[in-house]
Amino acid sequence: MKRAVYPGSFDPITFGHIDILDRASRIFDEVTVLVMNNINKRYFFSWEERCGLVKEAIKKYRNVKAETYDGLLVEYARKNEINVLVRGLRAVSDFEYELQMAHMNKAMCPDLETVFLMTDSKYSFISSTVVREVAKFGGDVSLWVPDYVARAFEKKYK
Ligand code: COD
Repeated sequence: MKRAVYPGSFDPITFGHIDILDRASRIFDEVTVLVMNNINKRYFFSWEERCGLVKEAIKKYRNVKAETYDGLLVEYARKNEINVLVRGLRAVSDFEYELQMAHMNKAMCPDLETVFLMTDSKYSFISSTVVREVAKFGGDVSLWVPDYVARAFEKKYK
């Protein structure tokens, strides 16, 4: 069975993230969306909220599950015997950071392969950061995130 992990912050999950997980679910037998903490980011949604929204997003997939992990990604992969890591690439600007992470992870865990899926062009401009900014000023975010995410923003800003 070919298993993959798709890690990220998902603050919050967007249609861009969902596109990557949708395509990964058709390539691998099982995909785990791993909600993690990037120490360089301050989060708007709590860890529980981010994971709750990811769980909503994966409901329709029979081979996708969601988990949280606070620690090194390579540790999680090793413990769970997963040797493929999926990441999305939106533009050249993502590449440097992603390449660095892929090499670091590979150095720590040589069995772990990073696979990049190119974002569909219609999602390539979406980022959780700009979605949060639009939501903060009361803009409509429903073009970029599912309705349960839009409602989560409304609840936060009430
Ligand atoms: N379309 C397609 N893909 C997208 C889009 C979009 N519009 N937006 C984002 N993505 C992709 C990103 O390229 C990425 O592949 C994935 O979705 C998740 O993105 P984010 O921003 O939610 O997640 P990140 O980049 O903050 O996640 C970083 C990790 C949490 C994975 C990283 O910090 C980590 O591994 N932390 C654990 C500690 C660790 O092991 N550190 C060592 C790293 S070398």
